[in-house]
Amino acid sequence: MKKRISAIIFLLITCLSAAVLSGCGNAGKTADTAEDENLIVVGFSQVGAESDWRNANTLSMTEALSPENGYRLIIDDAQQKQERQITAIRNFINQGVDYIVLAPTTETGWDTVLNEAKAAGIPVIIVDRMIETEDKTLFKCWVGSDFRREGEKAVAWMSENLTGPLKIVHLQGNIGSSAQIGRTEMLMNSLEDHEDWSIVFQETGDFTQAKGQELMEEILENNIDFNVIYTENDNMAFGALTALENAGINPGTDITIISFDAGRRALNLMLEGCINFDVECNPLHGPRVQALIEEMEAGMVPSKYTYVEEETFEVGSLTKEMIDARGY
Ligand code: GZL
Repeated sequence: MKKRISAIIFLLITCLSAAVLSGCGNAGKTADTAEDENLIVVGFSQVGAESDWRNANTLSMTEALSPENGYRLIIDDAQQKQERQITAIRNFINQGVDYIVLAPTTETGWDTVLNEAKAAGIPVIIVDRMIETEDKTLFKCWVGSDFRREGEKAVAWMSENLTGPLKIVHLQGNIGSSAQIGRTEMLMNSLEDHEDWSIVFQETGDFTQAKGQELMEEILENNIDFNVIYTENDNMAFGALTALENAGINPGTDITIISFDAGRRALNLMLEGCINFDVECNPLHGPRVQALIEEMEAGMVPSKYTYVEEETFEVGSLTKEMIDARGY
């Protein structure tokens, strides 16, 4: 009998514990599902992690589209390959996300996959660079920079501050990206107005520090004669600076350096006199994308195109306080 009673008691305790755990478990599961159900799920196809700019952009998106703010953000790093972005977008469609955010590697080649997102009824926001399409209904809105304006600022400074002849090394970003197209176009156009300006070297450094250093080492090894570097982002500038210093050349004095992005690392180098002019390209798009989503959630139609305000920085007028006050 005792055995029987203890067996019954054991059985009761086991059932009770199982009920509590599964209840907790269920409660936990229900809570997760409930919380999850209330979150706006955003699939973000990011170019990669090739530069300080890109990392600042990803951080900004992560901080804005956070669970505390009511979002579940799914980020895919495409490692600068468009085909990986197309796969990521298809995955987001299959997952039934509420919004797709695309930071496009290049401008062309998006119609097919964005038509699939449109057919699935998923709004698409384009961020940073632009896409080229005849069908503007393939995306709800775009927020980013005016890259031609950025290039215009750079060549205006060159025209006002440098006396010719200028023998220009041109380190380009990813070919076909809006940032490269705009910054390159303005430099090439400026040659028509300055007969004593010439491009002595032009190649893509893929916006990376490693490739920037590799190209500058190649230029030095081939004894190419130059006095200006026009580099389409800071990370390629960092690579070029390393190569110059390794060759005993003083960047910023022996060679004039014009860059883009104006991140904190570059501005500190400007304080040291190593970079002469830097055009801001603001990566802090997280709050801007969040605002666009909230407009759509409220049933409003967001502005189709939102350009961000950007400034320039010049050696000699930059202060530590200005750098400390910046967001990236
Ligand atoms: C510009 C952005 C560019 C940056 C680079 O908006 O697309 O890509 O200038 C980054 O630093 O890699």
